[in-house]
Amino acid sequence: MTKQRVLSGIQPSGKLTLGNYIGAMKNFVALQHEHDCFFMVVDLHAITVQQEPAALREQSEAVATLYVAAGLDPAQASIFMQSHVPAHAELGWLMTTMTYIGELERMTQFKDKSEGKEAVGAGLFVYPSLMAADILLYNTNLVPVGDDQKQHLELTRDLAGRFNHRYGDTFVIPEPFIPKVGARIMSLDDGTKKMSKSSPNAGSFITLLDAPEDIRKKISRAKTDLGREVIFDVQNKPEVSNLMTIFAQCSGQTLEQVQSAYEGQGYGTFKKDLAEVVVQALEPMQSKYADIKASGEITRILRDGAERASAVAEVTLRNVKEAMGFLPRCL
Ligand code: AQP
Repeated sequence: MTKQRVLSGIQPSGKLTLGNYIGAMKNFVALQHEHDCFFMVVDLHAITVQQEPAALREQSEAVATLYVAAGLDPAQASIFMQSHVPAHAELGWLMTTMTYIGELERMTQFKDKSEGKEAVGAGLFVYPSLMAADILLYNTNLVPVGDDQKQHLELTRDLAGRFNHRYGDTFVIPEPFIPKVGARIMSLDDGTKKMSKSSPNAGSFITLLDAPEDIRKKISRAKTDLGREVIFDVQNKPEVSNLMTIFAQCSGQTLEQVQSAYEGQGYGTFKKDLAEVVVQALEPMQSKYADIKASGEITRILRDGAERASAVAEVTLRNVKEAMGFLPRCL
């Protein structure tokens, strides 16, 4: 099998959640040995919503450290900060000029994030064009993401096709890589809403660094549906179905196995066991996180990653600018 180029990223807009792990990071780790992988911390995306500088620094380092703690090997995959490779911002602008306002207005994430807000930054509106640039810079074939990013991926594909049609074949058209189970982990307080790291209610998500007692508390308080049977039925039992998905993903069991194990038992036993399954799944990641943090090696990992990423990104950017008719810079 020929190696495919894989790229994805996570915003340091809060503490990473189980949703980020199950929907995206788990696949990053699974893909790294077979493919040529680039994983970024997308700090330029995080500032589409106002961030406190000290928190942004801390969260950025935490996301990069969690990549490694979750099992990414910096010798296999290039791990880097988006802002350390200036080609992202530059191609981001070029792709913004290729994007129609109507396309951006249709993005459901923009509608969700801007809903009810008086002042909405223009960056939040044009962020899908920057995301397209991130992906297209690396001639990416596969983009492992959760279900919520599917629409942005479709826009990326449209923009790449439009560019190739207008200026000649330049970009590879990427494909989304979305997990069959766990592509959309729901909030613990509302089974119809996505679990999000920036939710104002900390009880609605489990972070990858939550202490065991907090995980137990959050799961015991998680909303459950009417009735008492542990049955996977997204339409009628969205809350329990979500908890079952988390159980399956953290234990390595199928949904059928989880359902039959809890046949005839109530929510109480199931939730108690779920808390232990999550605590155990996160324990190795948390202890590795502490080791990496203490070693200080993340600075070197990010520097090496940015060098490898820049080498690829700069070639693409040069080709794009030439195709669009920019005068080359003569030194
Ligand atoms: N609840 C989720 N279930 C499955 N996958 C998810 N992802 C996010 N939430 C879930 C996936 O995680 C990756 C990184 O997401 P992101 O940080 O770039 O932005 P996001 O999708 O907007 O994630 P959040 O946690 O909801 O962040 P905020 O609150 O800042 O907006 C993506 O692949 C995403 O699909």
